[in-house]
Amino acid sequence: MPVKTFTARAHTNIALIKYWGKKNQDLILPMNNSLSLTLDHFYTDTEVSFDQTLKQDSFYLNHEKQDTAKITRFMDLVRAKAHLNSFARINSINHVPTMAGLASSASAYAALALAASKAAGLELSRPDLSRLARRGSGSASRSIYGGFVEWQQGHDDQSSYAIPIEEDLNWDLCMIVVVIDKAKKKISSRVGMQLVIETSPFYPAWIKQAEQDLSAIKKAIKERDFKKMGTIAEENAMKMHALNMSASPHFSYFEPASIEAMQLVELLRSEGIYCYYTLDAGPNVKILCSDKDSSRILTRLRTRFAKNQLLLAHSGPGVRLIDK
Ligand code: 2P0
Repeated sequence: MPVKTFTARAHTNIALIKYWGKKNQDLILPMNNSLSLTLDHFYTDTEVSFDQTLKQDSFYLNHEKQDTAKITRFMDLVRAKAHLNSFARINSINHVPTMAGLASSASAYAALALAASKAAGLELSRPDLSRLARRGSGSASRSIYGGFVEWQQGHDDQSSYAIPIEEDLNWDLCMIVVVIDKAKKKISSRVGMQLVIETSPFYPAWIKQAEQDLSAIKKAIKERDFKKMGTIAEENAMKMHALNMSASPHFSYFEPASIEAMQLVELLRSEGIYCYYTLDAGPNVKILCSDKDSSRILTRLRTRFAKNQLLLAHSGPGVRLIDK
């Protein structure tokens, strides 16, 4: 059989309503629905070809050979679907500024789901790609689509997948990423979210609140109410981080500079420049703002952060095949 190579590009996404906890760790079914914005500037290109001569999968990331244990478990799902027993050559390049620390499993598994399924001869629908990407990393289910995306938690493999809320935004939104630290996280999201479920007394309240935040933000998006959308996103992120601080042992992803960036955003708001922050499982601060305000906000951020710590992104597209 001739070896066919497919290359896919997927962009990372930032959740405005966070996914933080699984009800099924094997299938990666989340405890609550989440909602994200796919970004244009940060993406992964992944090339896959199955080759009968290989004795195991081979995986290179940014031209460096990687351990294949986790990737092989994912590729086994693709092989099972396609009734294929050969191994694959996988080459991935992360197009993220090297110091951003944003290299994300979301873009990685979304790109791999499309490239690997095509190389295996499968023609998966976007819901099927979302289900497959989810098995690699929960947030990857959302990177199948561009713009605003909701991951519907579901209750089994079939019912847990993302849907587009608005793919082509006709809205002058942008996101400024303040890069605080690119060091490897102290606690992985996988471990952090599980610890919170097992030990935070506030977890049941989070589930209830996340549901309310989700319906409120969808309404704000529909009505193009930027202040409401930003406020809900910022508060939802802080509730997620409060769970971490209420776990046992408690932990936090904040660094002193993260708090400085958050305070600067609050100061800007008090001056009438509307912008809102969100943080994920790391210290980087992502600031949601309107395009027309971005240069003023960047000027103020430059009083405290170096130019190369500040990255500007807009809404980006969903996963697709590209020509190499
Ligand atoms: C999110 N994060 O909704 C949340 C908010 C980080 C903070 O999804 O265990 O890498 O592979 O499903 O997808 C990061 O978690 O975790 C994440 P797994 P994933 O974006």
